Amino acid sequence: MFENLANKFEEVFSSLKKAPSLDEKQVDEGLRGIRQALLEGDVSLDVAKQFIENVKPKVLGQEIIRSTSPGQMVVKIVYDELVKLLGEKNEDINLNAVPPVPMMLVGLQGSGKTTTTAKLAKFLEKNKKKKIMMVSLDVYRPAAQEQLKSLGDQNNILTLPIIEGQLPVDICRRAISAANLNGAEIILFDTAGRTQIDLQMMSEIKQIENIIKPAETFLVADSLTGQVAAEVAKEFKNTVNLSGIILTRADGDARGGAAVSMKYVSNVPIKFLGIGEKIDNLEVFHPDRIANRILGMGDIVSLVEKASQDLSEENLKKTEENLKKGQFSLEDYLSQLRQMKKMGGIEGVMSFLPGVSKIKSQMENSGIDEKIITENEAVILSMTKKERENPKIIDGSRKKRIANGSGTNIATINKLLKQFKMMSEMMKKMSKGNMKGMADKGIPPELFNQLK
Ligand SMILES: Nc1nc2c(ncn2[C@@H]2O[C@H](COP(=O)(O)OP(=O)(O)OP(=O)(O)O)[C@@H](O)[C@H]2O)c(=O)[nH]1
Ligand SMILES: [Mg+2]
Repeated sequence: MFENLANKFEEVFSSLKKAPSLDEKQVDEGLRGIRQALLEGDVSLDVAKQFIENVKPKVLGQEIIRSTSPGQMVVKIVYDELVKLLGEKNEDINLNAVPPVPMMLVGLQGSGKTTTTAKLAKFLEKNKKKKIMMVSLDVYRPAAQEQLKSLGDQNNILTLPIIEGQLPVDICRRAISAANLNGAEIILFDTAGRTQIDLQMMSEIKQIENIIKPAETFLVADSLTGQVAAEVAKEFKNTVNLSGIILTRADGDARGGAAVSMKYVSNVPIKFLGIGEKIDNLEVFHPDRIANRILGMGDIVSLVEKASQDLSEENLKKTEENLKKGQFSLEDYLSQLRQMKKMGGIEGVMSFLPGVSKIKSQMENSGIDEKIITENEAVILSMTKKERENPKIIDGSRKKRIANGSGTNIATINKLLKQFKMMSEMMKKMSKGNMKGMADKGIPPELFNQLK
């Protein structure tokens, strides 16, 4: 996500950081680089200009020029400004209405409304502990209502039964009484794709808005359309009371222009990011964390959050206890590997870590891939419980047995055991409060080489 932008920023910063002092010429050059990076990321010209105008006087302040690490201070100023541009802080979803709380998703054709409706339902169910009902108001595209129903069926989310030929406004009324009957606390209305120039369709959403009085009206916009997405938001806002943006396909967006321009151009906050096609590929939009990722500083907070979300409470406790006792076992290692797999494999984890782009290219050249995780999993599963708890007892003949059982060879077992040893040493260090060191310096090279 946003790799191109991140790479460009990294280039500009690395030359700024190298300079022992900065004169006005170097600052100008740096700012030109930043402006260029934004424009290449498809951020609108207005936004890029304003951004530089805001940053420049701060950077040229006397303190910076004279400070001992001027480059670092420039990075900090750019970071603060970027957070501001992205919307300062996350605006939580508004549930402040009489249940069933109505919410509506609108947007251009194919922007991801239907998929996002299901993702949002799952999110609200999981994180806000609400019972959701989904309703399709798309009576225009053939099979559109069935698409939502089947997403509901697959994911155990209630949908309003379809009545062929019913008009959107009538479906709305039926939905509200059905939700009341079923005890649904939130109704998500998925709407038909429409463009701002189609006046009839635009007047339809106005009508729907009047009937359901949504607590949230989300514009679902495709991140890949760059600054156009922000313009679309501005125009939809003329018809309905948009309360938030959900930016889809952020997973495939290397440029980041839509995310960066959105708030400034449309004055509507981004509340969520769509980061894939699966039901749980929805992420709460945190401006500070996104700024961290864009500026190549990594997003440790999201990573840790993601990890603890996926880990069961029980496992987490057990691993923590083992860590405290300095008894990190292969069993814990296995659960970590599985964890990693769930989080999108090594690459998924990497995308959150500092110095992302560097490590990523390191990884691409080194041939580390998902296969290794699966292989290690097989090896550990071929061990007895005793061996997992106390790998020291694994001698030559045991290694042979494990290799046979896992369809690998002795070298693979040796490598895994070595990795495990390093990992448990690192864990010991981390449990003694050295996490910050890791976050600053990235993965220690010894461990990285071991992973190869
Ligand atoms: N990679 C990726 N694909 C997505 C994301 N969100 C939606 N999609 C895909 O985009 C395609 C269109 O999604 P829909 O949800 O049907 O879009 P829609 O806005 O409802 O389309 P219409 O109802 O025809 O206007 C589907 O193949 C989705 O899987 C996302 O965040 N990332
Ligand atoms: Mg749809």
